[in-house]
Amino acid sequence: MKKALSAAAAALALAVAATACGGGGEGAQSGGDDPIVLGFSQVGAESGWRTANTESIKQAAKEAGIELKFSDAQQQQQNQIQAIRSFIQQNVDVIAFSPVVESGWDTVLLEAKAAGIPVVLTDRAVETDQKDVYETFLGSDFVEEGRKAGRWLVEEYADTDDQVNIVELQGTTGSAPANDRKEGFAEIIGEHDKFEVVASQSGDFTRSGGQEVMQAFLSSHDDIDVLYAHNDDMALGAIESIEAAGLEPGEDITIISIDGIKDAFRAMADGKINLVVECNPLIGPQLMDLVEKVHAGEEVKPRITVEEGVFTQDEAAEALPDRKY
Ligand code: GYE
Repeated sequence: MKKALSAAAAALALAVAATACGGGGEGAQSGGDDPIVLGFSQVGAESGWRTANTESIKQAAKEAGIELKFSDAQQQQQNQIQAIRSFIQQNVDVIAFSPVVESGWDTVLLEAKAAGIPVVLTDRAVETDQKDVYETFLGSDFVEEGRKAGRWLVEEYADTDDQVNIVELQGTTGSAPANDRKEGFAEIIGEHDKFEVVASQSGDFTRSGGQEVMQAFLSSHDDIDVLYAHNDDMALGAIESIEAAGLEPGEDITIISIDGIKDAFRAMADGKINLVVECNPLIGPQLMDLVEKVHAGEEVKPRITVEEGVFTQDEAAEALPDRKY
């Protein structure tokens, strides 16, 4: 009896698979070889880093034979929540997303858990008290990136006792990289009284945001020594405002930024940015590897970080031809 039942179930499964195939002529894959379906909700297309990250994910999915359902949230948390709910409804195999902000995910994460769909966080982290709502988080150590920026600045200004006035362009308010890059930088410069952050505001990780906020900083402060930008795009936007104000970026104002996109390397080679802390967006292959493991029910480490360096102006021109993003 049991046997007959399972044979019937198998026949039914085959019939369903055949209908799902829709007669596209590509030949039905047998049950076990169905591609993994991954629903991925991306933050948006706000920066050069993000463009490279999206490309890396799409390319890696293709190479791994993973069927990718890609959704762009245009920097809105509501859009990401909607996308995740739609992935749950479609019963995808795995959900991955890069959360635009840190908080406010508990409900939707619990919904995914209830549906038995594993979740992988990539690039940005979430803040949650819930247990076991995601398998792992793959991304950079943003606090350490902020510290690297701070350490370089401390060295660079080691010979002066004068006050050093810093303006800070923050990333998207409430996002993990904005919170953490601010924290890591503050931790290091806070050990020295001479460093003063005289203004700090969000430029939303975009070029136009960086340009506008820097313009406002310049009109209310005439004694800015340093700009610390949480990403390259904002630094590049800010450079336009600095030049428009008749000042020399990299000379009159020391500029530090984070990411390491090609345009920032070009600006460094031109002397307009002084230091770039690297943040690697090319994490698609690592992500697909984790998706496969999680799908197979394998144990994965709860936190996986990405290895990164820092680049000064001397190193920029040399590194430029090999930059992949
Ligand atoms: O630094 C910035 C992007 O989350 C690490 O988001 C990412 C950040 C990156 O918009 O350029």
